[in-house]
Amino acid sequence: MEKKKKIIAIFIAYNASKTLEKFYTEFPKHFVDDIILVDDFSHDNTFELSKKLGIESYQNPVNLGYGGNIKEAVKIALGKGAEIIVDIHPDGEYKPSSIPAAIREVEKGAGLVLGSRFSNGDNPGKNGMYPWKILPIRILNKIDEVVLGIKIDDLHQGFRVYTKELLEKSNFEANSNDYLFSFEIIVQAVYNHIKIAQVPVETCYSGKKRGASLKNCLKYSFGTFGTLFLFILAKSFYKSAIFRKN
Ligand SMILES: Nc1nc2c(ncn2[C@@H]2O[C@H](COP(=O)(O)OP(=O)(O)O)[C@@H](O)[C@H]2O)c(=O)[nH]1
Ligand SMILES: [Mg+2]
Repeated sequence: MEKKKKIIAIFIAYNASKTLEKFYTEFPKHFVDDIILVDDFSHDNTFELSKKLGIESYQNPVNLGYGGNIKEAVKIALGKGAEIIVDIHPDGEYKPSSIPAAIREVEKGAGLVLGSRFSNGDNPGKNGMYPWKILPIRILNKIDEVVLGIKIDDLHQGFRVYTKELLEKSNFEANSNDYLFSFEIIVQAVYNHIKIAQVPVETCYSGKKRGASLKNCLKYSFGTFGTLFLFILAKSFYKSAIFRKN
């Protein structure tokens, strides 16, 4: 009987004090073996609140950014023996109800699982996502599917399940410290022939800040073209750092 793989949920947090308590109280803790929160040097009391809630909490000495924060959280989780890492944001925009289905995909051999906001004809616009984001995301996604030779209908979303296998084969520490990390790790999975699966994910966008700002979205979008270009080079004659072995 195969030993049960250790599942750790990582909460990467930045100024999440308004959403953390409700998110953690409602979080289905029996879905995972352990939970850690890594505070990215928030301006508000996210770190203190996290400790008060009894979450195993860590804090970066400076603000590292989305990608930098994930790298820290992943390293801590791997250090605690995690073989499956559930990345779910404590801003509550992604519902944890998708975790069991995602874990099943890993048990079926996936090394990376992505949430999809568009499966079964679903549309995050009805869950409060800013309409100006939807068309660019779909266009980016089409271009990415063609260049990467994959069929995944929502590559640019925040709910992910990473596996030890993916992280050991991917030079993720060389990835960007900002949002681009979230695309680079997918391209590394494709490059390293890691099976990618997707599960429907429920979203809930509310309040003023609904995901990354316009400025960050533009910076991220252009960044993804750079990553695709490096992927094409890595497939032919030049391996940039993110495609080199660990
Ligand atoms: N904006 C931002 N988010 C960060 C940072 N470090 C960690 N995060 C966390 O990264 C996650 C995703 O960021 P968010 O801005 O919500 O982007 P989204 O993926 O478009 O929803 C959230 O849980 C943030 O708290 C940072 O420096 N800036
Ligand atoms: Mg968010």
